[in-house]
Amino acid sequence: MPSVDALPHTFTFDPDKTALLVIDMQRDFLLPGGFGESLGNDFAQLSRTIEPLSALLTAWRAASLPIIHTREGHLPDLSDCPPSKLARGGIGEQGAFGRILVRGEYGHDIVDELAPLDGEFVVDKPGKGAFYATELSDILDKLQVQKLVVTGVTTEVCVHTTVREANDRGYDCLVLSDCVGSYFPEFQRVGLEMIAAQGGIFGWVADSPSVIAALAASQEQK
Ligand code: C5J
Repeated sequence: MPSVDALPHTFTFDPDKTALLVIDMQRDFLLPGGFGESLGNDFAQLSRTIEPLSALLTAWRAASLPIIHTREGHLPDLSDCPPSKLARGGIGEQGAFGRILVRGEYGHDIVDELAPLDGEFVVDKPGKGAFYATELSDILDKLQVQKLVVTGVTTEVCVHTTVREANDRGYDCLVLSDCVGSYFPEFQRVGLEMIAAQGGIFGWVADSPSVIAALAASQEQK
């Protein structure tokens, strides 16, 4: 069984029971001029994840393992957006890449480098967590997945919320430090520490080269 050097200890996984989760790698968050940057954030803290994530996707695809992309966003009439979220501003307003975080808009979609391929799942989610009001649970059940390799943005918001939701549902989560990003370096550091603290209270933390190497080794043994 492939194993990965991780915190707080080695993470082993059966590739046939493991899915790659790519959270919200959307233009609105990642591109210069997008929603994220318009709020005064440094988009480069997120865009640095694109290259390692692209390499990971290549390896994951070569192994023919399941990939699930998510997108945070809302219906054009915003009927699925809680008033409390709307009141904080931004959502549905006109941004540089169309209406902000609205499904079907250019900014809502995934950056070109990480575009989903045919056969990969794309889960649209109205909340921060990928399980709330989505079909993610059903997809994982059908795939008989038990473990998740988690990537995407942002570390302390949608990645954390999803990892916490996944834990409560019984999934083991390996979060990849170079493939998750926060606009705030401090939140990135602490967000990762929180996952692996207390013996892995929410899961494991490793980097993508370790996972790619473990996958390659397991492919060679086949
Ligand atoms: C945020 C996300 N930060 N995908 N969304 O609003 O983390």
